[in-house]
Amino acid sequence: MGLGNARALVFLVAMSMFGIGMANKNFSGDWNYTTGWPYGHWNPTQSSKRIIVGGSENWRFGFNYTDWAIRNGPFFINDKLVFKFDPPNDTTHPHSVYLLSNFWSFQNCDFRRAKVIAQVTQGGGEGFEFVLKRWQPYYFACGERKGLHCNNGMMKFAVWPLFRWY
Ligand SMILES: *[C@@H]1O[C@H](CO)[C@@H](O)[C@H](O)[C@H]1NC(C)=O
Ligand SMILES: *[C@@H]1O[C@H](CO)[C@@H](O)[C@H](O)[C@H]1NC(C)=O
Ligand SMILES: *[C@@H]1O[C@H](CO)[C@@H](O)[C@H](O)[C@H]1NC(C)=O
Ligand SMILES: *[C@@H]1O[C@H](CO)[C@@H](O)[C@H](O)[C@H]1NC(C)=O
Ligand SMILES: [Cu+2]
Repeated sequence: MGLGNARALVFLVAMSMFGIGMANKNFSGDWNYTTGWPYGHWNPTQSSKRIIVGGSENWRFGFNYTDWAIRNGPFFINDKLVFKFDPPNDTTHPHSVYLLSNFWSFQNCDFRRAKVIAQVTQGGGEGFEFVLKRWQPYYFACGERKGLHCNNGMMKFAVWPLFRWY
């Protein structure tokens, strides 16, 4: 395996980890073996998108959001992620949305330094909107039941939004 291919592989692994999947996406290009990066162009829609996290599944226990992020990526800067979850009552369980501070806490569902971005009541109606403003990794997770929703419930995913290329 040449250096170019090795780099390509590392790049793809990193992409899939952050849900920047290229499956079914309109990427026409190839690797530039000088730089070790892909060249070519995306076919971007001009405006940012409003994306419902989980699609019709919304934000719930037991749905694989890592898988969802890989299939629905890539995400771009200024895209809006929408978390929809019913406010808790006798029959529906509470959910919330936290941002974990780094990859380690994401792997371990460690909420000690996490920041709550949506309380249990904020996912109703049109849902809670979060804009991916910056070029950085975002680690989302549900913080309910001391990490149980994050761990067993798979309610977590990572996103690293891309710049739009024209
Ligand atoms: C992909 O991009 C090419 C060139 O920009 C365009 O002709 C084609 O219709 C696009 N396909 C899809 C599925 O968007
Ligand atoms: C690959 O990248 C180098 C350095 O940026 C550039 O000079 C070259 O034109 C690129 N090759 C292709 C095929 O895009
Ligand atoms: C969730 O999906 C990811 C990516 O497809 C996969 O690697 C992982 O094993 C899945 N998790 C579970 C618990 O099935
Ligand atoms: C609890 O909330 C769900 C979803 O909003 C609703 O369908 C259900 O009727 C509610 N149950 C009670 C007892 O209020
Ligand atoms: Cu939850």
